[in-house]
Amino acid sequence: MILATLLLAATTIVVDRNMGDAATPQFRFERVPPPSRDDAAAAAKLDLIAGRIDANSPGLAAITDGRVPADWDEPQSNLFFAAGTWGGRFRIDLGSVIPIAQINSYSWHPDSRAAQLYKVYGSDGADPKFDAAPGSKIDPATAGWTLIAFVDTRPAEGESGGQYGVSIRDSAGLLGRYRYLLFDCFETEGDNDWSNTFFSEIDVLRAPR
Ligand SMILES: [Ca+2]
Repeated sequence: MILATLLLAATTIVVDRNMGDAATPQFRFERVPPPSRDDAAAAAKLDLIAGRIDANSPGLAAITDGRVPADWDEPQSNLFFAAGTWGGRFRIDLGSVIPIAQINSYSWHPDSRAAQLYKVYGSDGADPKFDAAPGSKIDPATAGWTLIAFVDTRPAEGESGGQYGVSIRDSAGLLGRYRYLLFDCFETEGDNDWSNTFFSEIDVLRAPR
């Protein structure tokens, strides 16, 4: 138990935000690497577990196709959940257990769909209690999943738009060995129907070993 706590404590979440002219289709950030076309998620199988994807979004494939939006309000290039809904839950199946060094997520919007608010869990599928598709009322931590990070990039004040790059890392270079990743995404403003994040890409970077 103590070891697990120490490992969790070593996880770091790097958040970069580009504003104005710094936000370009190249998604260049100060510390977070640009989106990748050939990361470990490029050939992953994606499944919706809970929630409803907006009809103006091309769907889950948008986050692993290596393509990012050319502009700050391009629904056809982003995954986002339906307006007025709480968010959604989806699973990335990497096909086999791999060592993961980084999980990086990217978003871009002029307003309340820019910030990212999600939990990401990992599993190797080995736990006897493992539920590959836990519904929204089930805490994944009780169903064979390990919480890797809770990401919340919402600015404390000022404008809500911009281009975000988030990198989840570990000081030891290894986030964990997982086959499945579960993303639990939430609307960023409870009183705003238009606050489900425009996710442009999600990358999974393999660790050397
Ligand atoms: Ca990618």
